[in-house]
Amino acid sequence: MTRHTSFAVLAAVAFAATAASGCGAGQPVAAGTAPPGGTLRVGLAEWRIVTSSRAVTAGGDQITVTNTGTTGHDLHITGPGVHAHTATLPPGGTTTLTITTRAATTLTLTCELPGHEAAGMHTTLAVRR
Ligand SMILES: [Cu+2]
Repeated sequence: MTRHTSFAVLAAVAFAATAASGCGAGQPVAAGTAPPGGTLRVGLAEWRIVTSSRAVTAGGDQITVTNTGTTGHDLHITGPGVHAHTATLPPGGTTTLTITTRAATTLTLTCELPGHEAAGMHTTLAVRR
């Protein structure tokens, strides 16, 4: 079980690194911000939420959520004008959320299964213009 958990965490980190290096070529200003109308990837694992960017661009954003962990997780995204959530995803499960964000706000991402947020499954995303 420890071996599986370690793999899941490594997979989540590799997933984030790949995603971060895969976009914004030649655009250092855009590094770390998902492009307008782009897709943000979110990995759920024990006990963290990993995002492919640290910020999203205001407007319509598509969020691809994947459970890279070894137990069920969900994702709730809240912020000004935003309240979206997935069902509980099984290990390996994936789904897509579409949200409409406002510039200069902050989104909060949490897993709301009992004890998961307290264990570390929470993060924030900035919304830029
Ligand atoms: Cu969880």
